Amino acid sequence: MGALFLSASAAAPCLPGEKLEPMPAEAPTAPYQGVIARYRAHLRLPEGAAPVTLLEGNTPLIPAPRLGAQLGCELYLKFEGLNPTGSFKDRGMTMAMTVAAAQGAKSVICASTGNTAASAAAYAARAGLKCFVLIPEGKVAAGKLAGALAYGAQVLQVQGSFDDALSLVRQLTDRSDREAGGRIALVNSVNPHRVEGQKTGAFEIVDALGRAPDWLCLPVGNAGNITAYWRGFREYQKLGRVTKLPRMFGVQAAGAAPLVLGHPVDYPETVATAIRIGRPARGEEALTAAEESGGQIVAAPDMTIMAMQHRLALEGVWCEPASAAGPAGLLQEAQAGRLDVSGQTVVCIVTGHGLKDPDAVTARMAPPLVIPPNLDALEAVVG
Ligand code: AN7
Repeated sequence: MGALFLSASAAAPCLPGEKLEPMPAEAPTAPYQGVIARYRAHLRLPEGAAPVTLLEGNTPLIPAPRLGAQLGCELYLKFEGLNPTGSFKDRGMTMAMTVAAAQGAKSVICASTGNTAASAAAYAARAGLKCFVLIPEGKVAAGKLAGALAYGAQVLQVQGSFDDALSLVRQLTDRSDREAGGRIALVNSVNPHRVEGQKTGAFEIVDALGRAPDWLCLPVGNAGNITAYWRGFREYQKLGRVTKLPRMFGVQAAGAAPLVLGHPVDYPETVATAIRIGRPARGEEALTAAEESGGQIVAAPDMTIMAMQHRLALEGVWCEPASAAGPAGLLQEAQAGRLDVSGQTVVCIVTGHGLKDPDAVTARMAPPLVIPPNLDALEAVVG
C-alpha cells in the first residue's frame, strides 16, 4: 500500500538532453480510489455498501525543515487541505455518506463551523442526497460557506454558536430516528462512521514513515479528529504495524479551550473559527487520548496562531488559522521549556487549506501597492 504513496513522488524530472524512458505499457499500480477502497479491511462498513467517494485521502507528508530546525526535530506537515473539499473532513464524510446511502437515507444534516458543511454538501451531492447544514450566523469563513452553497446544500444560519447548532440537529435526528425511521442521517462527527473514516489519516502516516511518529500534533475543536487518529494508531499497533505509539498533542484556541480549562465555554471566541467550539462532543475521548498516550492538550492565543499561519505559509504551506493552532501550540510549549521534541519525529496534521479563509490573511495585511502601468514605476519598486 505504501508503494502507491511513494511512487507518486519518485518520478524524477527529465533533464534537457536526457532520453525519455518509454512509458510502461500498463500503469505500475492500480489508480487510487479513495480511503474506503484502500483501507476497507480496517473499516466497519455494511457489507456490499458502494463507496461514495471523491478520491479523498492519500495526502502528502511535507517536510518542514526550517520550523523543524527551530524545534530540533524532524517535522512533517500532513497537508489535509489537499483533500477534495479542502479539509480532513472528507475522510470521514466518504464513510458517513456511504453508510447513509446504503441504509436508504433520503437526506443528511449537520451542524458545522464550515468544513463539515462543505464536505457534507459535496458528498451528499455525489450520493444524490439532500443536504441541510446549520452554521453559526456570521462566523463561518468565506470559502466554506461558498463551498456548501456551490455543492447545493440548503444552508441555515443559526442565531447562536456551533454548539447551539449541534444541539439542534441532534434533537431533530433523535426525533426522526424515533418517528420517521431515520430518513434523515446526522453526519456530524458524533456519527461513528465519521471517526472510522478519519482514522485512515493515522494509517497513511504509518504506511509512509514505516512507523508512527513520536508526536502527533493537531488542532482540537469538537475532538473527533484526535479521537480518530488515536484509534487508528492503536488499531495498527494491534495488527503489529507499529510497535511504539505516538504521543497525542492537541491544541485548542485560548478563547475556546474547554478541554484545557476543564469546563464548557458558553461564548467561545477565536479567529480560528473552525475550532470556535465550547462543548466538544468527543471531549472525554480527547482527554483520554492525550492521557493514554502520554501527551497533552494545550491552548494557544490567536496572535500565536496567526503568527504560525504566516510562518507555515513561508514554508510553502498555506493553511487556515485553525490548522496553524497545532504547530503554534507545539512551538509555544517548546519555547517555554515545557516540551522537548529534540531529536524526535513530529507530524502536524494541517487540517484545512488557507483558501478556505482568505479574509484571515487579507484583513490583516496592507492592500497590495498600486502602481501606474509604466516601467519607471515598476523599477522604482523592484530595483
Ligand atoms: C480546519 O467543520 O467542527 O476536533 O464543523 O475545520 O475533529 O472538531 C471543524 C473542525 C480542526 C477541529 N481544523 O477538528 C466543523 C468542525 C479544522 C476544522 C478542526 C476543524 P475536530
